[in-house]
Amino acid sequence: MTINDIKHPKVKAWVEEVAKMCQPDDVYVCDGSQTEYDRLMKKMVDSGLGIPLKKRPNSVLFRSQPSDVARVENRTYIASKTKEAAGPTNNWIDPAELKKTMTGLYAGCMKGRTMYVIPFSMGPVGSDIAKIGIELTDSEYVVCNMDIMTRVGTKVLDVLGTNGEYVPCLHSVGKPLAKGESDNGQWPCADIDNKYISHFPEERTIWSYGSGYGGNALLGKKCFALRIASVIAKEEGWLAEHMLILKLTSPEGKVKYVTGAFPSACGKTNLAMLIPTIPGWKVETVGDDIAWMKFGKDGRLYAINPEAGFFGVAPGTNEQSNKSAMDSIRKDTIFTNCALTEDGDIWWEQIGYDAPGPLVDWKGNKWVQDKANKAQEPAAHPNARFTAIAKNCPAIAKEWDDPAGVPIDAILFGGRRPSTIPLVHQATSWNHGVFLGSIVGSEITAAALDLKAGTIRRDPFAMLPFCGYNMGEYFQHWINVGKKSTEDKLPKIFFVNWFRKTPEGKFAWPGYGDNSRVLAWIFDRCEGKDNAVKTQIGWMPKADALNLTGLDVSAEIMKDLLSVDVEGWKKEIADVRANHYPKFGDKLPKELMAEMEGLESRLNA
Ligand code: SAT
Ligand code: MN
Repeated sequence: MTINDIKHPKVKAWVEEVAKMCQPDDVYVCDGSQTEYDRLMKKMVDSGLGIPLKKRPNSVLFRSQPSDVARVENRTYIASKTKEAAGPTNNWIDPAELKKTMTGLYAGCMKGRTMYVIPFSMGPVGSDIAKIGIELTDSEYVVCNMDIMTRVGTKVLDVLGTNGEYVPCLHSVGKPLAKGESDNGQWPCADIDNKYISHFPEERTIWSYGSGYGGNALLGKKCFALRIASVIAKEEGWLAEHMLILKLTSPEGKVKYVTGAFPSACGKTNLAMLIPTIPGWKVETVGDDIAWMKFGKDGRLYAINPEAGFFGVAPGTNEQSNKSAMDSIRKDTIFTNCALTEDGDIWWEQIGYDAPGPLVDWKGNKWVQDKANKAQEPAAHPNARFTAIAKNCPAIAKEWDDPAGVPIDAILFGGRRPSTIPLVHQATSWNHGVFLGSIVGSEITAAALDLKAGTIRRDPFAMLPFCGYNMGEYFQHWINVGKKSTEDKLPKIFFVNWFRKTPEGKFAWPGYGDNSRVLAWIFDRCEGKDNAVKTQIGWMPKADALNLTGLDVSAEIMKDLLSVDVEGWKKEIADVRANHYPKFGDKLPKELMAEMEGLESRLNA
């Protein structure tokens, strides 16, 4: 399709304006068809950027530049009119200044390339909860990934009509080509000092420059569905959250829907696709990363998964940790920064079997596994990814793309906490649950981001890098959402921790499929079963209320996992009081201070 197929005058004018600035060789409007996907994929394969995988039908491997392998949080900006509106947790630049800088970078940046216009819907096309975006990009890799991760094409333009609302998303890899020049099979991107992932919340606009990777470039995901959507959600009274959505079915065939927020590296995708170890229970996937929740007429919160695919971390994914993910990536998958086998398959660390021979690593070099060498560089980048079609997941719930969404019974918060936080406890009220969300933290596993390994990085609601406005106001928004309904209709809120360690430093809880034991207890809480005792920190499982049949964990460790660590919690509160809450100044809701003080006095009693 061409620019003349756009019937929305504002969109057309914007596309023309951007084309004038970025000066692509041509402009192409995506229709979202399979033919289009195949053609662009072939173009990338022919140019040497993509490597087709003999072992996986319709699947291609890409290798990025070593400087372009993940989201760049220190180059991500919330450019609201005031610094205060961005809050203490976001990078801020004055929007006029940032636009000036970026306009300079965008000038002529698409020379030698095609500019693609991607009309996409976050959520089922035409759903009341869904929203439309239009991404302009000079990357075929982005087009193909967006094709999997969102709903793309003509049908979106039809819904948009001549004056529908949309979020303009501008993206360039920032690597113009001179006449006759080509990428030569190299991943195009700008150097690190010239990458900008920018959000203009008042205008609901996204400008991204210089990176071709994941959340920096697939603008429907974190940029739109979390940062911009969180701003819209606050204005409109709903929630845009970094949460998985799962469907839990009991042996009696009863169903509950659960969302869960966990910082990265806590196994969100694995939980969303879990295979229970307790008989008769079933988990199905509605979403693995993002949930948009709105109130229905009945006063309950309904969630949709705004995405249409999974952008999952590859290393560590295997038949044990996530069989459904392994089944989802047998075909039609884009792999990025995984290692390549001689017979045309992918391989990564902890895939569940040894490298079947010499590999080509994610940097394109020959790699031979040396198990004796503990310091061997990994063959796949630790943030290597698969982009898989949601419909190819055998665990996908039949209602995963129901435009009405699914009614949420429980919300989970969790993090990687070696001590203090028990396996599971339940908040005694919505506000108590908001308090728990606000103090979510995770242990830093590798020294990163100037933080010491072993320290706890607070990541409220797992939204630290994704909240598009002042985090203190975001907490208040959560409190306000609770006032829109009643406790009996609001989801119950739980805090879980799969990552407790024994004094010997081993994981105390097996996790993965055995997390179903905790889910079953949560299910019964939602059914109103008498299976809990009230403690200083909230509701916890009654003795024998957790199904432990067939579990290989000692009684002593179980007791540790399910008791209140009074001294640990006192330290936790001291840390929140001294180091966490003061960041939010007078934006910290008084309700959260009250929850913290209430907990403190119960622990001291
Ligand atoms: O790169 S993404 O933002 O899409 C995934 C992640 O980093 O969580
Ligand atoms: Mn995520």
